[in-house]
Amino acid sequence: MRTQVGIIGAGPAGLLLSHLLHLRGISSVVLERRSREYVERRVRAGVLEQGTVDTLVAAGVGERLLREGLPHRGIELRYGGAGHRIAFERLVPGRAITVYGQQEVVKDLIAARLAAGGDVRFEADDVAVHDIGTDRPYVTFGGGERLDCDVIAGCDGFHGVTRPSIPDGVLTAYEREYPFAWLGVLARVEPSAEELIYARTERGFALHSMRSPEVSRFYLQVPAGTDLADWPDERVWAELRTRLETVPGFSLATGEIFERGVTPMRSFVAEPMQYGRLYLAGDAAHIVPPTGAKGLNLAVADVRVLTGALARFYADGSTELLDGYSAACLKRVWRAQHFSWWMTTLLHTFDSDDAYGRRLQLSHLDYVTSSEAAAATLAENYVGLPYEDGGPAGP
Ligand code: RFL
Ligand code: PHB
Repeated sequence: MRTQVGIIGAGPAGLLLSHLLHLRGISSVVLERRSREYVERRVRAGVLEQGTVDTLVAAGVGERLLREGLPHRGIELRYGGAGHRIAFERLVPGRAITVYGQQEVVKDLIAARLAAGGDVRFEADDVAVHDIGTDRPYVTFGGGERLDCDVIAGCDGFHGVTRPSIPDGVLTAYEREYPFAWLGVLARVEPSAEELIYARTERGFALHSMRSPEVSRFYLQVPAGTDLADWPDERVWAELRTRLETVPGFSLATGEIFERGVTPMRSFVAEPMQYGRLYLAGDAAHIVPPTGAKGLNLAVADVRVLTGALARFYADGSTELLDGYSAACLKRVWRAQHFSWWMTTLLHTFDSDDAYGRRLQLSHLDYVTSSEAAAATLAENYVGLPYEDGGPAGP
């Protein structure tokens, strides 16, 4: 089998790359380890930056997103017995976020790829990449199948096979682990507020989010290594109440919990994001703690850069943009790393003995919620900084 770009992983990065390449007349095959059902059901992100929405709409896959996505023009920071709104419409006029589940983005992209005759192979076992240091790389998978290509895109997430295929000594890894995780649940209940609430309490962080007018999404800071079995529904609701019902007049509506999971928190960047003819995109190259809601959005930004570089390569044979791929992505990656680390340290409980650290946290929260300049810094990072190239290229 032969294609121009071999893509490993059918998450948002791999699927969007395949779709954007198709719009530029470049062929690809996507190889995914899991089943279509599994990938479409995997519950993760919910917050799309303005640029992500614009990119999906310009690529012709934003129809349902525009219909069902929930545009939000602010978030609340809740601490010390009061709520403080970060008002995007005033701080970053014309920019907002849209709440729309990542698995809905994935479903829309899969449908678009299949409708256009795209080649997406689910349940592809034992994917391995070969000769990536040469200009004739290839991929093997399944019981002896082989895919020859010009370029391989490693879109296989943090635990994938492509990044570890790069020879030792090429990549430098930068990372930070946090002593806590997020327990996330989906519940069949109307959201208790119109906007997202990021709550800092002495018992830990809590987040009120949503997926639709009927489905709410919640997260609780829990110790790293927490076992879900220790968190029956009643305990989840009691803890959410304690951490969210801290302002007068707010009461949390409860309902049936139908999905739950624990997500470890980590910051990680591998540099450079390329080796030979292998280009890493999305979580395969970098991950952020979810507090800044940046992971999926960064994956989209990487894929935009990679699409432009591949389009140039196939137009005139120049590798100039491909050679600069990593450098072009890393600027945004590091900005998002900082923002995600900053939001995480601002809102989570760390060492309970660290009274000095707690005072710093509260002082900084007071600053962010009282200074227009500080609030604008949070707002412009949260809705997403503009792309280097100015905006989404149309199809
Ligand atoms: P993905 O989504 O992990 O997809 C990688 C795909 O590769 C497949 N794969 C393989 N395929 C073939 N062979 C192999 N050997 C393979 N190994 C792996 C996997 O099965 C999978 O299908 O990476 P991608 O595409 O880079 O997308 C990244 C995003 O998924 C991730 O950054 C976000 O989910 C992070 N994130 C959030 N991002 C946001 O922008 N906004 C948010 O609000 C947000 N909230 C979150 C989040 C992530 C969370 N979790 C569970 C990690 C909230 C949570 C709880
Ligand atoms: C979500 O709705 O899943 C969500 C929202 C905001 C975040 C992370 C996740 O920061």
